[in-house]
Amino acid sequence: MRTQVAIIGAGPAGLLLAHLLHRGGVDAVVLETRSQEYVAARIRAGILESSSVELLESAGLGDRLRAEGHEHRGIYLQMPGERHHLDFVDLTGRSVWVHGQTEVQKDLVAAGTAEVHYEVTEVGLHSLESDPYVTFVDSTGARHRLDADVIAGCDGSFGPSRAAATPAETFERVYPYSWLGILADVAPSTDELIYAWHPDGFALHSMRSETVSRLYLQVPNGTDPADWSDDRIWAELATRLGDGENGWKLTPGPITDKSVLPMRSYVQTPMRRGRLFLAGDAAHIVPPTGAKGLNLAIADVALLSSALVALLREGDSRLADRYSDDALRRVWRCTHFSWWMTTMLHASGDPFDAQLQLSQLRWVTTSTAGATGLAENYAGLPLAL
Ligand code: FAS
Ligand code: PHB
Repeated sequence: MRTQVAIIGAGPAGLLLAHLLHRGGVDAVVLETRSQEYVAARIRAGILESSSVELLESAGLGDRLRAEGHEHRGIYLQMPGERHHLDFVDLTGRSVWVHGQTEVQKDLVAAGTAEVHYEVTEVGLHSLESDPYVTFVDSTGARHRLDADVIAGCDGSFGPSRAAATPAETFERVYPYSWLGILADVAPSTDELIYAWHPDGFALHSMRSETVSRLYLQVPNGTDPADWSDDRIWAELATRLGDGENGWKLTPGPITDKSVLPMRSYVQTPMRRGRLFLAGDAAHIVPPTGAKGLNLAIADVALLSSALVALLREGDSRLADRYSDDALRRVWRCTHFSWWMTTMLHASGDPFDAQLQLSQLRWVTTSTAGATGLAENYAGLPLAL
């Protein structure tokens, strides 16, 4: 087998890269270890930044987003007894959209622009400095060699590309808490997301539609979701989100999914080795408090697709040679913002920390300068910094 770009991974980074390369006249083949059904059903991110929405629309992927997604002007930041709205549109002229990662995946699959081999195993990357190729076993057990001009590692934090792109410098921060996330068949109790600081721990009220809510609780690392009954989850959410305060009520409902997500920051530099380029979670992980994971994957792929079209259609390697440095400016900006949101909002049990966090939250919710800083990072970053 031969193609121009061999893409490892059919998550949003891999499928969007294949789609953009197709529109740029570059052939690609995608190799995915899971089934199409498994990938489609994975519950992940929920928020698209303006620049992500603009990129998806420019690539012909915006119709369902505009029709079924929900535009939000901002978010609420909450401390016990007080809830403040930050209006991103007033502050920066930019909004965000609720259109879950599962929906973005559906749009990418429906576009039909990617040749994807699902349920492959034993993926190996070879000869990365020149004439690269990938070996793999397909779902029937047949062995293959896929020769390519370039390999794109879009295989997330557990795929082979991250290790293949070494030697590299890696940066990691593991946080002393995780998120217990639930999906519930109940209308959201809020019009926009609520990020709540509480002495018992952080809580987030998000959503997927008018009838499906997505909520999270800070829990200790190693928490087993089975230890949290539905009643216990709703009671803890009610406490932390201020149920009954200022006339606001949290409406519980049937929980349809429960999972625990550990929190960590990870960056691997450079995001390239020879003819292997990394994009998305293969190169970096951010804690979800800043709603950046999916948006960073989209930003990487926007840069990488332009670089590979120039390289493979015009023989111009300038963008490809700058890709890692260009991508990492936004990666570090989003890594800092995600760390800042995480350390501002999560209870550490240390009284000094709590006073610092509350002071920072009061500044962000009362100072235009403070609010604008958060709004610009949450909603207003351009695709390329
Ligand atoms: P992905 O991990 O989505 O895709 C990588 C693909 O590569 C997967 O389909 C995998 O099966 C495949 N793969 C792995 N090894 C392979 C191999 N050897 N061969 C072939 N294929 C291989 N972000 C938010 O903003 N908000 C959230 O609430 C949020 N929740 C998350 C919950 C979880 C459990 C996780 C893991 C992440 C969450 N994220 C969240 C971050 C998430 O949205 C990622 O940023 C996003 O999926 C990145 O997309 P990709 O880079 O495509 O990686
Ligand atoms: C989500 O809806 O899953 C979500 C929203 C915002 C975040 C994290 C997760 O910061």
